[in-house]
Amino acid sequence: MPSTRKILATQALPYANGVPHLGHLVGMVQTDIWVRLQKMQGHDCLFVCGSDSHGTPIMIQAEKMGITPQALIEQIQREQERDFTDFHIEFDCYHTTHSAENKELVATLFQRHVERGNIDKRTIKQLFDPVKNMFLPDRYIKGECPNCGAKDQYGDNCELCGATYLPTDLKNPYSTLSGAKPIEKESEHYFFKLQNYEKFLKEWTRRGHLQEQVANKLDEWFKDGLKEWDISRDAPYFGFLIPGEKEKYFYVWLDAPVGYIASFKKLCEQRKELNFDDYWGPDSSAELIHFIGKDIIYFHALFWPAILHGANLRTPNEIVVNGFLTIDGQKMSKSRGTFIKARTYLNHLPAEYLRYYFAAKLSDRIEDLDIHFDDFTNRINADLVGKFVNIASRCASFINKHFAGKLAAQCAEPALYQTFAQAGEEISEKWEKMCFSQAIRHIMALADRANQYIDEKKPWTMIKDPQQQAEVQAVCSMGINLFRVLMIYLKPVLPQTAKQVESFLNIPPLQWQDKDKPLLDHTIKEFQPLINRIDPKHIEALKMAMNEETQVATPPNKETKKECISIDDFAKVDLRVAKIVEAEAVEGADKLLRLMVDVGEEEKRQIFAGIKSAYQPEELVGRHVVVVANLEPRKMRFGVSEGMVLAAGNGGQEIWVISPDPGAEAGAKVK
Ligand code: B3M
Ligand code: ZN
Repeated sequence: MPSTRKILATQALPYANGVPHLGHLVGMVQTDIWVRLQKMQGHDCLFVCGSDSHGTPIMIQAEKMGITPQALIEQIQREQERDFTDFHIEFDCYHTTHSAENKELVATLFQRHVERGNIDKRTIKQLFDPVKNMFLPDRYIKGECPNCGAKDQYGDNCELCGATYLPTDLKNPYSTLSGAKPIEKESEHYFFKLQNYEKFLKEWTRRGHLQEQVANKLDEWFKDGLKEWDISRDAPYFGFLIPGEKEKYFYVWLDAPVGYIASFKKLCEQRKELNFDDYWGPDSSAELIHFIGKDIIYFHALFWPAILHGANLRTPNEIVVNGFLTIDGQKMSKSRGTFIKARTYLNHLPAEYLRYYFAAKLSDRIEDLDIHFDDFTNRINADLVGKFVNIASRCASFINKHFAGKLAAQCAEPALYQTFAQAGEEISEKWEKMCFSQAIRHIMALADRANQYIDEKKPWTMIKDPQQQAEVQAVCSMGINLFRVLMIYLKPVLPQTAKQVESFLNIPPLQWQDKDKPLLDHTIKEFQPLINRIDPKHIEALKMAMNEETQVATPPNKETKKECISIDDFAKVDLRVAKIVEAEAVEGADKLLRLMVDVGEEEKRQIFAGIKSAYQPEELVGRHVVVVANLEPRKMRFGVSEGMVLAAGNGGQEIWVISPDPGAEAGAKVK
């Protein structure tokens, strides 16, 4: 057994302006599997995380909801903890960046950098919203691309032509918060001189702390030269005030990674045996490993090591980067109907299915991970149910029924058992190196081998022969033992199932080294079904819920810019009077009605409208309404929606379908 490692693992802190979605779960599950493996192998591994609770988006979101930022971040933190726990993510500490520990740490680190001459202070010009009375972060400024003229482009780059520029270069800029034209205003800011660490970082990023792809990406940034980093923000802002200032705050990205340390500090309070410096001091021998998403490499692989090193703290051993999540090949997005909240998933399917699916697809490369629902169903049904659980369910009934639950006293096939036990080395190595999909493939190949063994021995035939009873016990005990080894290998992925199996096998919690010794002459309990097949109905229900959430519930945004559109823009919308000829509720959808509408010229269209809360289907039949007739057809789970019925209101019972005066005929154009 290799000596015990001392490890601190972190996962990127989810931002507290919204509830967890499946995109958050990719990294969470990856980290959790890795940490559970270490713990099972007897290593001293801690997992800390927390809520990233500062910044403009949180301030704006709270304002929209009419609550304080504190109330918002507390609410979100609770939901994060609840959702992640239900996905069996096991933190040693889940804290928040809006904490006393973090405040103190940020101030200390900042002070150390001030003393080392790494902080610069000077006046800069920035865009300011004269209506909201605040400086505007780039993402709240839109305008026309200075390069191609495309409208509604963000302040830093154009989605159409790809040009990058400064927000001050935008033509006809406007604040997305108030619609007002921003003015330029001066303000004094604090800068961290990242360039002071160029030499250190160039070396550090090539010392094996990063995946090859990441190191290569950093080279591009080095080529452009490292720049000063603006670490301050003006009031109004939700964050920590900079010591000595009354209206200036630390930028959220300065205090966010410090949140890792704060979370650990909180843990030290709870577990007195932990020593802070053992983990964060400059001479720490503990391993520090950060798991992050690919969009935040810059902050973690450049700023963060520089901030730590310059403040006389240790730097990370490893930064593991994962890709984004896509759903059925599409980017996860509300407007595309491909957005899945963690809670919505849990309302329909067990957490472990997703953990297994992610494990089966994750690699050590920074690739996007796609949830394809047919593939998902197939993986769970074929692998977990058809291969893995099948081994136990085939063998357990014989042991329970004919041998009073007693496993044979000897291992029937020591060589086969050895093959399974020895595979643990390679599988462990694959988990350890983040090659999760390879680990799963190896485990499933072993599951095939175990099933093949049972197929060859045919205990169901032997049991009929009184001479062969002992052989049945031997074979089925062997099957159970092979299953147990596979359960050990899968335990980091399926902790819940592992608990049930431990209870069924009547054993203490499985550890990795338990693989080496089979269970002999041991009484097991009655077998209970472990993992159920996915019924396609559950997937349908999940998809329906996704569709409903994304299209009906998006509240009108009061603060979008009151911008004018040209008469030509308006003419593009084919608005027509239509007559509702059929209306019915959609089974399983709380908010939708399926309508058939006559749009004139003998054409009928099917439209799904989110108006069920305000109308009985019968009262709509025969009614004339106004529809957008040239809206791109939208494929939904229950069919294609070929238009949109115009309605006003806030949702619930307050929805009013827009109707023309009596006499209007279907097909009449609205102009
Ligand atoms: N909250 C970004 C994100 O949610 C950010 C990560 C912070 S890690 C210190 O993607
Ligand atoms: Zn452009």
